[in-house]
Amino acid sequence: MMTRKLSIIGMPMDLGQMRRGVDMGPSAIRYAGVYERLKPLFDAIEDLGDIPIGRPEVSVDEESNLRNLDLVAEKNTLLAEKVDEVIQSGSFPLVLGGDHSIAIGTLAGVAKHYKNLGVIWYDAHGDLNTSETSPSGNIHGMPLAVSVGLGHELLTDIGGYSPKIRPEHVVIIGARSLDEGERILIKEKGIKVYTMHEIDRMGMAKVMEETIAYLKDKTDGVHLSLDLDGLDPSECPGVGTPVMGGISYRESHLAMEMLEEAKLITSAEFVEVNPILDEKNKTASIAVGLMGSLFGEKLL
Ligand code: EXY
Ligand code: MN
Ligand code: MN
Ligand code: MN
Repeated sequence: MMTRKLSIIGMPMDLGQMRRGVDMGPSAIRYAGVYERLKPLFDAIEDLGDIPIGRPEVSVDEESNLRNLDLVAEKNTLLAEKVDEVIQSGSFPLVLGGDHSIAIGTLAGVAKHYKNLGVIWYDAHGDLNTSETSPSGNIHGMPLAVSVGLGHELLTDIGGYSPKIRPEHVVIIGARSLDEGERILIKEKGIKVYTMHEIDRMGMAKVMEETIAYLKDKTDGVHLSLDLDGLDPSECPGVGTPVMGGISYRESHLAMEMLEEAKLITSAEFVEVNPILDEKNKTASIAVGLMGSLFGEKLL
């Protein structure tokens, strides 16, 4: 019988954006009891601690106007190596963020193990900006673009290969704040997007049925990149870029439960938990609850 093993990796990264606090996301998720909650769902579980980020000086790259470019590239290279090691050891990598720029490292570590990796991007945003289209220069708004091979080569070439994923193997769920450049890219590349409009009209069950059917046969693994700002900020206030009118707590549990039933997800990360902006660690607790549903917790 194949043993199901989970490896938790903390990535206390806040260099991909400007708001302090998201570097404490991994600790907040640990204090919300992630280890204890997931232990019964696996044959083996380990917490590998955090990728060392330190307190480096922040900077803006003159030429590209990207904030903390070198540091984000350097730290994501460390994350990619750790994720790669975990998968080589036969374990499921669960990465705790940290801002969404960490997906650059996670996907660099995961994608090399798959011919056609799929990605579910659960997020209010597209994270599809490049230095040319970004309104902020914040790299946490770029990881999906970087992973499909678009953006600064210091980021796209992490792990020594690019692209990590193909646009036709990506599904964005929960989008409600897309910049002009992202909208153009989505149309050009044919990226599948379920905005909040589709979720409202179709219902989450139908959206997940379609997503699972869309990815199941044409990918050999699927990475879940769950940004807690995909959920409505009235339920999930502890995020750095909240956008009203988001996915509900229960819709998110249904999404996780359906992914578990489909046995689709082969790696995951939960990002943008910012305990400074949170209320009594609520957002981290919701993240842990969603992980429970993703890994097989049943209500009955
Ligand atoms: N689209 C905006 C930007 O690129 O600056 C906001 C991005 C927010 C990104 C958060 C992680 O999802
Ligand atoms: Mn995001
Ligand atoms: Mn977001
Ligand atoms: Mn294909």
